[in-house]
Amino acid sequence: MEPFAALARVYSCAGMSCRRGEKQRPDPMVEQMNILRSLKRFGSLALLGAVMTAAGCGGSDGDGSPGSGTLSLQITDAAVDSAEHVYIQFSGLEIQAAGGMRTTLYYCQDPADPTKTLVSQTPCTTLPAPKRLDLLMLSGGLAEVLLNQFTLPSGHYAWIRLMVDTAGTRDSYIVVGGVEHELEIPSGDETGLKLNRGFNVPAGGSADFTIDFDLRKSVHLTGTGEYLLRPTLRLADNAVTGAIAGTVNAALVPAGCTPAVYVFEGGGVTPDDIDGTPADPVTTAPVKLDSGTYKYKAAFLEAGTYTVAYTCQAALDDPGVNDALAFSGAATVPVAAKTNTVHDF
Ligand SMILES: [Ca+2]
Ligand SMILES: [Ca+2]
Repeated sequence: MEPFAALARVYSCAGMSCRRGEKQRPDPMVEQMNILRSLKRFGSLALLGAVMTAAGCGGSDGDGSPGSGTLSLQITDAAVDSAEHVYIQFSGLEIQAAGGMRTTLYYCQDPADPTKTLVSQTPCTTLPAPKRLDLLMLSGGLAEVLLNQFTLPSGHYAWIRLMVDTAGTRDSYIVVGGVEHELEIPSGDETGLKLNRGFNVPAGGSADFTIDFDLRKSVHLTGTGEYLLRPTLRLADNAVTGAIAGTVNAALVPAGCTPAVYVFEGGGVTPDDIDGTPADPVTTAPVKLDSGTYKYKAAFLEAGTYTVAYTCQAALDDPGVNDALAFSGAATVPVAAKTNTVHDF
């Protein structure tokens, strides 16, 4: 699994200053387009950012808040079956405090070392350095750092928005059968990808979350052959997450099967497809052949009780349509924090 080996380096370097050695730097024309697009995109946000900075909103003191803590974010995904690559290009983040303060962060080139990326609270004065990630490389418990121990005023936060580049060519795109297709976000790229779950940054402490970007739920192919990104993002608190993992009997994986394990919140759930109506899985895990054994891992699940079920028909599940998928082996499985629960099919 060579791509995974490359990703492993992410964990050993210093967060936001990491250099993704396996990525090629874009050519100058692409860079130019990125700059123009970012200027256009962030024109209004830049003003907002400047106002908030002037008001001391981005700082850890001087605004009457009791203190500060840090926020760390990483991103993982549940795989989509038909694609070889799903590239999403992130240009920054917005973090909305419940009290009304908003922090806008931009990925920019480090002026001291253009091969490095830093997180800026103002629009980039150097070239933008968006993070383009192949989310298909991030399944089975792997994740990539989006934000590493970033200091924020402590308190309650209402939402996070991931700013995604889709306006350009080959910024966010999907590769299916060797053919590249642009990914579009139907609601407009100004909206980005919003995580509406609230969270706390404790005073003097840290908040550490994983964003599960479920591609099986998120990538829609329209009748006109356009690929749309309607992301279903899940925010999991790493302090209380565990995983369910196990093997699948080869007899359950006949020719033509697209095997996956669907994971539902709660015990005794009757398994159902992804269609936006209950029950919908909280996440799905692909089943992969590893040294002659079929294995799966559903990671970053918050402690609690889940129902797992196996299907051979994952490729048939259109997230916008009610599909009659056949499931087998539905079982209730408890998940404890920092624990890997084994469940075999
Ligand atoms: Ca459903
Ligand atoms: Ca469906």
